[in-house]
Amino acid sequence: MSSDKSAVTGILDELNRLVGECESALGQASSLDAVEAARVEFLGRKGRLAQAMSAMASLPGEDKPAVGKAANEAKARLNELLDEAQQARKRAAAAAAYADFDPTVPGRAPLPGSLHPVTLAMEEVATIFQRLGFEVVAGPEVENDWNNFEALNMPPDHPARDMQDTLYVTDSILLRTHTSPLQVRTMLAKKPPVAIIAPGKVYRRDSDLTHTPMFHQIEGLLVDTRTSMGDLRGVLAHMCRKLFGEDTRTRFRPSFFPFTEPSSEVDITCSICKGEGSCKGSPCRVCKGTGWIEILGCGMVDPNVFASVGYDPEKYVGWAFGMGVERIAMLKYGIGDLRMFFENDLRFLGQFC
Ligand code: 2NM
Repeated sequence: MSSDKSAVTGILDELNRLVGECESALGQASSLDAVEAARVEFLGRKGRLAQAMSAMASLPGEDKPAVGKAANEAKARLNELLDEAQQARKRAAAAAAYADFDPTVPGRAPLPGSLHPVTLAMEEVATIFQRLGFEVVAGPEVENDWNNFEALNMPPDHPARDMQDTLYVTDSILLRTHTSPLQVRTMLAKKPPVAIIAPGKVYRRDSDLTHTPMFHQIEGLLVDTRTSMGDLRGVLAHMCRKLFGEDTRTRFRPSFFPFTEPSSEVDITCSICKGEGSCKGSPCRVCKGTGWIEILGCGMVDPNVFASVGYDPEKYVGWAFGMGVERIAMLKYGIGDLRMFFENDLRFLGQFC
């Protein structure tokens, strides 16, 4: 077959037309989708360029290089046009997204956080004892039966276990019912003298208006070769004066705990009626007219506890005490309802700082 100039010119003209038409199609294309449609129309597998190139097949071999070169140039130009159009549409979309953005509008400031009233009360009590030389200890909330009960003079069938029913992980692993396991751990780890304060979360199977399944405790322990219930009284009276005011008086009433002997409960003069038992002629509602409010339990550590942790009960004496922190916080801040602590209302929580 000899060279057919008109066939060659026809293909070259079509290639030029193609580029021109693509250019005007892109001028009309207002969206990214429209640019993509043009790419399919001109560069697609069955598109305009592919068709023009299929006409090349029937040309004589001598004409193919020149036409092929022109086709490649047309393809490169089409790609260039389409890419440019795509970039321009993307830039326009980004600019439109920022058109409504006013960088001068002030931002919304994050609320400053505050400590939970229970945390505040716990820290205040801990600080009072730190100033007396007590060390703060912490430990796991998931404990073993021995640390939580057995070492504390509560063998498996002891009735006090019923009152501290809790969640068991296995037969012998449980959520601690008090922070006393921290005292046990400390006594196992070091020799007297010991003076520690143990704050933390504790768990009991209890849920009503005045009890939650999780609450906070602070317990304290002092062990030495010489100390007495008189020291215990002095230290707790000091704590109550620091916590509730210098005019606060304390009284001890006999009580029972498995891990102390003798044991005592401690009352403070009511901070609402100042121990009078009545406010403006009617009985005080906080202390129910008694003038006294119970705030903690305490006692001399039972020699059985010392024996189980390897302290010589003939050589060492000690005392311990424990209190519920929610109750302390309610009295200190005048909070009437235990449930407020757990509702996470920021208007309430932000009042104590
Ligand atoms: C209380 C009341 C009385 C107490 C005893 C001990 C230990 F480990 F030393 F035996 N820790 N805490 C104790 C004593 C706790 O809470 C009302």
